[in-house]
Amino acid sequence: MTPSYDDTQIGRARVTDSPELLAYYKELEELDAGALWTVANDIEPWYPRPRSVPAHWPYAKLRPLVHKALPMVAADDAGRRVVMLTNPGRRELSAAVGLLYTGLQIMGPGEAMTAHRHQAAALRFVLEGTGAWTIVDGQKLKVGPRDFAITPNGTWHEHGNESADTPCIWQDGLDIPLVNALDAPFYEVHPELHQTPGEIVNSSLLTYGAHLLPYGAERWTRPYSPLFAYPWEPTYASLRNLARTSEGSPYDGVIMEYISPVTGGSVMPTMSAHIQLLRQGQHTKAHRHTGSVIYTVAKGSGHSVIDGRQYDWAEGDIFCVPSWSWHEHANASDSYDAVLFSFSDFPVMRSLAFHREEAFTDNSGHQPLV
Ligand code: GTQ
Repeated sequence: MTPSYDDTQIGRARVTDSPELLAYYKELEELDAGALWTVANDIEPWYPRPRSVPAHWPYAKLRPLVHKALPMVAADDAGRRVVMLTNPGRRELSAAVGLLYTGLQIMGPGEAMTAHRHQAAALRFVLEGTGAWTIVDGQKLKVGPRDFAITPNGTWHEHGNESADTPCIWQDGLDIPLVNALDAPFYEVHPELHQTPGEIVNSSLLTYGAHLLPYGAERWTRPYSPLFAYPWEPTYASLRNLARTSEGSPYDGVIMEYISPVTGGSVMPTMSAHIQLLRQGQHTKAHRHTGSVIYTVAKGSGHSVIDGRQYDWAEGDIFCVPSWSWHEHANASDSYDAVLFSFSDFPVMRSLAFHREEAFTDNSGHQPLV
């Protein structure tokens, strides 16, 4: 059945205003009440109409501004020294798309910040510098370029950079706008300002990174992955091998999800993360789905067409796809692969049974440019 999008049809609100009705609405307003039919078609649209718009943040333009903050504000004075990316349709929520937040955090050589924890969950994708570390619930992680790490909700965390001379920049992804939309935020500063880390660095990676399930792992009852860091090298090797042995998705190319080794599910209950490879010259077909996605170009260059507009991207660029927006991706190179890191609110969509997906079938699966 082809759905009808006609707001004048029976079953949709189609009341014509009259002086009598307008006076009635005023009376209701004074009681903090209202007539449903005046807003029904807006609050129950036929399909998702996100406030967020597709957006693209080129790293070549952002990077100098991120570096500029380094001498101007002390990291601990700022809380975190972060340039956040705000969607033109979501500024009031500090969201990059939908109910997801993202920003670029820069840490100078030798810097170390105090510990805090909050209701929002966080993830990191490293863009530059080799000295970055973070302590997550007492576990020290060292992360380098293109590594992915998580700071699940409620875990203590403090960050720093042990390099003697080079700043590091990583991308933060948090579900702050979601937590705020649900009126559930909490925030605490560590009572001793710092955690005492265990002696072993990247302990969760040593335990879980060989794909072995520890005795007692079934007692890991927290709703997030016990593995906190996902290094780039094995991730990329895995992607490359999959590219040689499998066709992949027509819409996403060779795509894999970072998972919890205990559940096989998303790394955290509100956000999932993916890594995808576009083969030399590959141009995927368009599809759309519920759920908002923030992409980071981990490697290579190309473009994405989002709702009929082309966005050219290069390494380090960040762009977003709002819920229910058509999107397709293309690798510009005939010699090199391109890799996109992304994170999304898919676990929320799935656990609330909001997930829907549709393929673009006209024009061989490619959107006409508007
Ligand atoms: O590192 O804890 O970009 O709490 C925004 C809020 C980073 C963090 C952000 C945060 C953090």
